[in-house]
Amino acid sequence: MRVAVVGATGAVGREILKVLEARNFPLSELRLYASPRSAGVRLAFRGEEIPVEPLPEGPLPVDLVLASAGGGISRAKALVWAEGGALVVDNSSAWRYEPWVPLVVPEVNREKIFQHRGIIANPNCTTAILAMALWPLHRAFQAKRVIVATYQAASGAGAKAMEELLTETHRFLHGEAPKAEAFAHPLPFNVIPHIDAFQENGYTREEMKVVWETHKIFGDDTIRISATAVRVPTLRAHAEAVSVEFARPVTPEAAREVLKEAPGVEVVDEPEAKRYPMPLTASGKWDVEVGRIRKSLAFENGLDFFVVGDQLLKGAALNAVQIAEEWLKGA
Ligand code: A2P
Ligand code: 11C
Repeated sequence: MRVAVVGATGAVGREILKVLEARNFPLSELRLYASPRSAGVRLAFRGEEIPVEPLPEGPLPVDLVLASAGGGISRAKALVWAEGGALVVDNSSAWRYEPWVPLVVPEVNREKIFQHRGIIANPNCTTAILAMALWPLHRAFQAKRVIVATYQAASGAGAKAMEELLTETHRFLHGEAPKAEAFAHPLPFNVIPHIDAFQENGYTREEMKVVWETHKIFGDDTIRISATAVRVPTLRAHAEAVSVEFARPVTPEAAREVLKEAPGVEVVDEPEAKRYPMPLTASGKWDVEVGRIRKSLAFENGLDFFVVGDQLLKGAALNAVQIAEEWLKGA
């Protein structure tokens, strides 16, 4: 298995290298690609320093491409790589909404992997993290309505955005006005209810991705979903406050039991002991944390809960590598 990581120097690309190494992914050759800006950079993998190459025009000499260099690159190149014989697992939003492209969270719709025609899309990180908690509950109690508010970390916007939060926080603490390039406004000591472009319906594209992608991954577009996506000054791991109305009766105890059995989910729900999901505890973890599970005061058969996941991992690098692992295992 010859593998390429495209966008290897980025926030997600670097995590892909770590995940491939930590999970002992069976590869015979690893090639790393980024922009010409990264000429001369070498990245560590399994005790070696691998040179980062500029992305060539044509196909890549590999069997598997893990792409995370943004939607523009994926839109322009993924078909070329696929036609050259590689399976492309794409982290961008370029191909997610094409009906012929599977959009996969392996814990939810693993079977779609085997319907691929050269490209498999990895979901938006906010959607993937929500899906991990919502899918087992949906299967048990049938979700009718979902309302979600997100608290999204700076690294969701890439490595430069993460850097901006650190440098601008430093400037703020030294009495200088923080600047904003990666975000619509300065992020230090602020929260910004604006991620991606506003759509005609008043929601942002990030918010609509949660709707479109949850419907596609679950194979069920009858669930009514509304999202408010907010950037917060954390470095890593997206948090989401979720309210769900179910068709069937539900209790927090029953939900906890369902979630304890769900792969990739860790129930962290001991409020008296101050144990609940948080970005600081979820960062670097493969599982998503779910807690603060309680009966809704708004819906008859309803629950409120809080889910936090490392969006560079389950929301991106880990999910992409898991897709490749499942593909190798076969249908
Ligand atoms: P580079 O580091 O050379 O700019 P992030 O999402 O963290 O911003 O990372 C984006 C990734 O995509 C980086 O690895 C970046 O490489 C890569 N990238 C950006 N533009 C191109 C391009 N034109 N060709 C290849 N890789 C690119
Ligand atoms: C963010 N969720 O936090 C976005 C980044 O559709 O893959 C991921 C965008 C996407 O800014």
